[in-house]
Amino acid sequence: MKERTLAILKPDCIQNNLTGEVISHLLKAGFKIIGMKMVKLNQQTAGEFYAVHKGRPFYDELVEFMTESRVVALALEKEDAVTELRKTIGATDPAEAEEGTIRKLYAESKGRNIIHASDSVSNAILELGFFFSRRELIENV
Ligand code: FUP
Repeated sequence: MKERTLAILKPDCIQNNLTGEVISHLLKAGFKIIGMKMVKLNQQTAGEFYAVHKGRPFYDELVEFMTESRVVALALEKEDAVTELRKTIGATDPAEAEEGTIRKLYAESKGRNIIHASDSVSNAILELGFFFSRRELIENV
């Protein structure tokens, strides 16, 4: 079934001028971009987005990193988009990611790993709503 999911090109992706390459990788993997937005997260918005990780040892560093510079939020559509995007980006730690995945190709560490992808269909719905209004996505269909 056609599904939607959210990707975020993280600050390291933008800082290292990899935005074009990563978007191209996603398009070649068959994802259709139905929403795209460049935003600067702050302590509050990044903290809210990663609220599930609050209390984890890496939380403060994660919020700090995500507020370093702008990010690009992408609403993506494909058959089984959630699972497919997780496969396309690879494991959280690039050292453990499969060959050919975005994180294996471009990421430098577990903390600075280029791209975020929703990890379930229900989180995809919540995370898409965090960055995009319904009208922004529906009118793009
Ligand atoms: P992922 O879904 O692959 O992005 O990974 P998680 O949801 O487990 O973690 C979210 C982000 O927290 C990761 F992208 C990077 C950061 N993180 C760390 O810095 N250290 C860890 O041990 C785990 C996650």
